[in-house]
Amino acid sequence: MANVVVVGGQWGDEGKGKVVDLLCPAFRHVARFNGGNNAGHTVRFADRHFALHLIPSGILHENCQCYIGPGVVVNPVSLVSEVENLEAQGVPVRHRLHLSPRAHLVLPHHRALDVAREEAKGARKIGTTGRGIGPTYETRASRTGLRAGLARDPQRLREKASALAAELSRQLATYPQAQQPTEEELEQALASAEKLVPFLRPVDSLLAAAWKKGEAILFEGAQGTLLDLDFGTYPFVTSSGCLAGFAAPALGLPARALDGVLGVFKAYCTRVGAGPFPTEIQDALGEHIRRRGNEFGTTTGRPRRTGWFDAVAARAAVRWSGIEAVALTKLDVLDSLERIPVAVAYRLGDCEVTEFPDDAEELAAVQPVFEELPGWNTDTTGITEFEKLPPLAQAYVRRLEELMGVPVVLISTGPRREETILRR
Ligand code: 2SA
Ligand code: MG
Repeated sequence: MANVVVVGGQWGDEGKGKVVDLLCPAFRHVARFNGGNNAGHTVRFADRHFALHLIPSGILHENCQCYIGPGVVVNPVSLVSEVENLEAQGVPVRHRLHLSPRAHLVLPHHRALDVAREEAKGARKIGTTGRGIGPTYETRASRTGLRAGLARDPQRLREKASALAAELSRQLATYPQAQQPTEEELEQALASAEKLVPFLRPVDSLLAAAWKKGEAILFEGAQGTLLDLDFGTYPFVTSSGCLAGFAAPALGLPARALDGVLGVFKAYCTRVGAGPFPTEIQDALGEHIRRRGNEFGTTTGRPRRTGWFDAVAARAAVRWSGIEAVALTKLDVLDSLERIPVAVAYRLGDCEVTEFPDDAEELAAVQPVFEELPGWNTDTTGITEFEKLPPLAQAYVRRLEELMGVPVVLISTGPRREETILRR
């Protein structure tokens, strides 16, 4: 069985949670390699509803071992509460969740700094999730961060934490409105980090051993390709790598350990937070899609901006992440539309833009060139066979395949597991 990376092909919230959940039975190991609790996967399971932020969705499948790699930033309070919530609902977590000692810890100060900076930016804000993700990756890069493994030595943890907290407090003090975290909040974070000690394991060598034995590994990407720190719509991006290839180095595996890449795309497009969004729908139709698709953030509850499928951006994502097959989600959300525009190119003044712009201001200035496809005006909720889709819905899927240059192998027609079409 091959190792597969599942990544979002757009700006996050593509429905990776459901797709990963469907694939889990075929995998022994599921690993997170980027992001932190800015991610949010909603998984419906036997009429129960789980919102997972840090723990891989594989945790709901008892055959799966789950890993949080060094590339993930971990808010210890959130992770402990996720573990406790799952255990309270009868999901076994101990001995199945493995946390890399190299993963960096998010402190309350990182969160406070994230929020303070966003407030100070006013109208120019990025629209972060306010989870302290950016500041934690910064302290990691500036080599002053706290790694989860430090919790094995509570005294050293506290010494290093005090130094880091003092440094972050100085930065916070430059924002007059900023709220300084209390000693109790810091202590709660450190005490939670200590509760994570039983989960600390050498994730890299465990995964390397699994790979050597030929046991299948699923790499679960967070956020989406267009939020990648380097290739996304910088600076309106997250602070980690979101491209599929990143899964290998982020977990200490060689690139050849990755056998295939499945990209998850919505049948339309959404974005939460600020930043350029060429196909954004500005009128009432945007609101219709938001309601019909329940487009509100899992993590923050923020309403998501909605737009049409953007094939220019999608082609770039396919190339950057090496996407070989696509899972297309939320097709049913488009059911009652008369016409469905799809962006097939961009224009800037009189010029055609052929490359996805590297500059956010240029991307904000482009005009999408739309191709209008006829809507199918039929309820497709819960359809499980491609041939049973209305012919116009089939044509829509085929056109997206053509535009992206990769096959759509899975189509989601509703939030439940069984509301899925598998194509071979
Ligand atoms: P951050 O917090 O520093 O990573 O924010 C930087 C940008 O990245 C975007 N971002 C996301 N976009 C969509 N979904 C995300 N996760 C949550 C979810 C979002 C939520 O899965 O529903 O609940 O609001 C996610 N995480 C980060 C963010 O909007 C900024 O544009
Ligand atoms: Mg999400």
